Amino acid sequence: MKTVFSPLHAGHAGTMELISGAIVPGFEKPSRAEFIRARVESEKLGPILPPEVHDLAAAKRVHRADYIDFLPTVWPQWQAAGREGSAIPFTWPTRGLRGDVLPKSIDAQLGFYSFDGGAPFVKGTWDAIKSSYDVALTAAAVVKGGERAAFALCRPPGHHAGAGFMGGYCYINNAAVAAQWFCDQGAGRVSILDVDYHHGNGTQEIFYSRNDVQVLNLHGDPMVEYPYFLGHADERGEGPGEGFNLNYPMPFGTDWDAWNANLEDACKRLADYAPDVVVVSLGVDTFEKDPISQFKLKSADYPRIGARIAKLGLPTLFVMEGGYAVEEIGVNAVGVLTGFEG
Ligand code: OKP
Ligand code: ZN
Repeated sequence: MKTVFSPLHAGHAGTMELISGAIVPGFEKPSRAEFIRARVESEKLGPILPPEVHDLAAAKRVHRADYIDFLPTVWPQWQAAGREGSAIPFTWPTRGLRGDVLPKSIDAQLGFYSFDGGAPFVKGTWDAIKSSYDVALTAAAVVKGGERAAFALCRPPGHHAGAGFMGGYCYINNAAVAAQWFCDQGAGRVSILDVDYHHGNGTQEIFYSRNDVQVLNLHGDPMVEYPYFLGHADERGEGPGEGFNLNYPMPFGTDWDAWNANLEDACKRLADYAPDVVVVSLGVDTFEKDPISQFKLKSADYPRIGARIAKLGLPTLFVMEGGYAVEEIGVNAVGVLTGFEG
């Protein structure tokens, strides 16, 4: 399987995040992608290709144009305001406030275009976001070109980013961009299977009223886990999309047997839908040693995930999302891919 990777991810570095009342170095750090790239090489998964550079038209098919145009302005605006450190919002237009007027202040704009403070900007962040998007589209073209599968080694991840907002380490929703690109290339039906520990709220929002993109999400129950405000089992799509969004929330402590039972159900629903192509939002933060997550999957389980996805017999694009146990992230992520190849 070919991997698409860009070294430009590495400029998105030195971020800080607020977690449990403490400001700490960001968990979403460059070594994540480097451990995965190293494991792709040592396992001889296949060639590693650089991305083709794309314009932003494909991003604007799933995101608001004003949101996409805002992203490259963040760091220049931050600098023009005389700031250093990480650009992070601290106020949001929630219930009772005006969400229809975009103020001029960079602090207000960051809040307007986000749902939390978990998507910081530093100097190299925009170039990393853009490279991650290019990686996803380039890998999608590999699959469209006839290969059984491809691996988009995206960093930063994307599945929390909605049509008009960033959050949770995510800026452009790479999996959603790729799914829409397949539609625009003639696919009649696309399935997105999101196996990241966290609910892919952005992906759900983007496709919620559509029946040409099925979205299946396995994740920590939002009653107790981030992103908290979406991802319940009763969210099944709306209008023409009714029945085409499926959520599998699971409790803290979920192990392979319970998780796999839900994967099995999701794969059956996916097979019934019979898409032309599958996009996997590949997070490995379901791992027992993940520092911010609460599931109990072991390294030996990841190849089983890949094998089950392979059994679908469909063209498959793997798009990297989360996973924060950096020492094992390469073994676990590439384990899914080698398990897929059999
Ligand atoms: C991204 B992905 C708030 C931080 C809360 C965010 C977790 C994002 C996970 N300052 N934690 O789904 O792996
Ligand atoms: Zn996650």
